[in-house]
Amino acid sequence: MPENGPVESGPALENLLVEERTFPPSPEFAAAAVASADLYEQASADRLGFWADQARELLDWDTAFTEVLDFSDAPRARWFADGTLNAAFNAVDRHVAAGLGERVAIHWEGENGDTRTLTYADLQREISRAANVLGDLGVSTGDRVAIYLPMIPEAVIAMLACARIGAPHSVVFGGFSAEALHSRIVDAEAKLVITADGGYRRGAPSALKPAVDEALAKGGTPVEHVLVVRRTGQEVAWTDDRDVWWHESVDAASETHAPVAVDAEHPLFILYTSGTTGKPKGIFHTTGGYLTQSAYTHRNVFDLHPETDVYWCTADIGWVTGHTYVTYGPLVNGATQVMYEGTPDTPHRGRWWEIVQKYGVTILYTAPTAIRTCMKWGGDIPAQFDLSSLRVLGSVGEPINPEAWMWYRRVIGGDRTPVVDTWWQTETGAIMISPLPGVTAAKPGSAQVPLPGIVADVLDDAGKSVPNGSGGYLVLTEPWPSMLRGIWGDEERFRETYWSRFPGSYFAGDGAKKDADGDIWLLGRVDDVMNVSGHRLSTTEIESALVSHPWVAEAAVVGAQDATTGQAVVAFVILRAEAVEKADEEGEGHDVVAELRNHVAKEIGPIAKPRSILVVAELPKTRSGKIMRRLLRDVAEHRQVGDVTTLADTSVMDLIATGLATAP
Ligand code: 6R9
Repeated sequence: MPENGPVESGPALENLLVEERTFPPSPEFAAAAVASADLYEQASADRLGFWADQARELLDWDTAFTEVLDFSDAPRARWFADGTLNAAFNAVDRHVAAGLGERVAIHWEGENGDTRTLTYADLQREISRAANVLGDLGVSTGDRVAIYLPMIPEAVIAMLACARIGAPHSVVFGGFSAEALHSRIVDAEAKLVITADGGYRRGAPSALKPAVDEALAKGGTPVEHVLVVRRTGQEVAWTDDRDVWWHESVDAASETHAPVAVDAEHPLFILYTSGTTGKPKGIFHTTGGYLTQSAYTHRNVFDLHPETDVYWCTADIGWVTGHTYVTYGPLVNGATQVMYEGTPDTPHRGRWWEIVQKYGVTILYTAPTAIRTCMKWGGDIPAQFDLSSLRVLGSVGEPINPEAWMWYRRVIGGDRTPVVDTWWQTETGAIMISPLPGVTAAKPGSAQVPLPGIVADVLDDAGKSVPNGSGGYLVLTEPWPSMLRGIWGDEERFRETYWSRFPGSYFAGDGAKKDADGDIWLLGRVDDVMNVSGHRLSTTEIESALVSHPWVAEAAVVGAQDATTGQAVVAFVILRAEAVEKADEEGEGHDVVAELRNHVAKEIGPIAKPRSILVVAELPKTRSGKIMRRLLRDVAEHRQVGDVTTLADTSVMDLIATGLATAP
């Protein structure tokens, strides 16, 4: 295991353990709540029967399933495997058929002030048209499609058009670089890329198409066509036989299209996420189980009343939260939702609250980093808007500190809304551990208990369940419907990463603690994965990017605590003196830090840019050559450096400390 086990405690952990505030649901909320305590009883009495009921109640099946779970080829699970269904039909068509065609599916708000309203009937037409175009462009069931779009309705339409024909989508976050896009297209062997000229961010159009052109110019991809949405109207380079405008093709296509019923285990999407090694993992999910748990959690965890609620999840579709809680969960449940293109402070720091007021948002789902940023900006900003429509608040992506939780509830939720802290991962597909509003007495900072139907535990190093009051590693001990079915093209890595640490259990990679009541507190990653503003970044991936620069001989990256972003990327680099001198002589100058930060942005994306880069003469290593990131983290967090006895050369840390002290 990595040297930084979760069991080490610090002041933050001590705070968590003395948390005594609880917020039981109000009787009025509980009386009208979707969830009830019965769910826990039903699920524990007959877990598989419980999931089968959810799958039948929440989804429409073309062929009814008779099998629930087949785990005989563990860890590869098959759920509802003899059933067939279509995800887009479940998300849209069946609502239209049920007479809900005029219900608003998406209130879209562009950053620049543009707005669009799409009803379920509108979505059905647009998705059908797009599905027809996919067919015309040679995409058929089973082919992969890469989606590289801003937060515009076409992002959801494109995902569902793929689902409609059974072509797994691979959404690549628009903030990722051409390099990152290229490697994901190659790994998934995508045939088509759907992109836009650009999108609005921070008050200006930000281009996307050039990154696609650059990625495809690198070669080695099976991409035949690029479908381009016109969003900003900015100039784009055009490759005649390859590029197709969305507005020319989709708008002209037939608005009828028959959805393809696929097996429940047919892949729905691939989504790349950072692992402990440099290469991102293509986590893939299948159709029936994923949709069942997406709909179930979206309904119960957010207390969704689809006739009256206005739901808003602020995540980008480039992340799993955008997949499950923007595209699939809400639409399968027939919800009305808000979708926003831009940043929270454009054109002013009250933009989100203005949107809540404008659409009467009732359920808000966001990340702790956003909450902490708003705290920093001050409570007087949200106070200028009417937020009284809000009735449920959710948090996801990283541990939420109790103080941020309290602020969220008090300032945004008017001291009346339940706050649900939801723990899950790209791999789990949907929420796993969370309070249920109307049922659970909430505790600031704790995700609390596994949802009905989910079985989790906290184990010690030896794989034994820890008693209340102790910490260890979070595991999931029973399969769940929306579990990942694998890593695309890498079965071995799938088994090794998740199933080898504690045989028979899924190892999540998170440290956790059970408090005196048995409630679970998540304590962050125990592997070399960082969490910056809720985005997973791999230390190794950033190290590789740094070392790919000619000036860098060696690099070590750590995630240091950061008051706003949770963790921040801090890099330690050893330079190649000759290369830097040469650049100097050639008059290129050498602002090493700026140069390397930009290099990382180019290789991976701006989110991976180190907050600080420290140039050092040596890195602390064990005798076996493993970099001791724990010590570097001490430096990055301005702490007394810990135990150095396992270092091959114990003077290295003095050298680093002296170097830093004398650095300009
Ligand atoms: C949904 C999502 C997963 C990692 C996960 C954990 C952290 C997510 C959390 C949380 C504490 C929560 N995480 N939710 N930690 N409390 N409520 O974020 O997926 O991008 O794959 O990240 O995020 O460390 O392992 P993903």
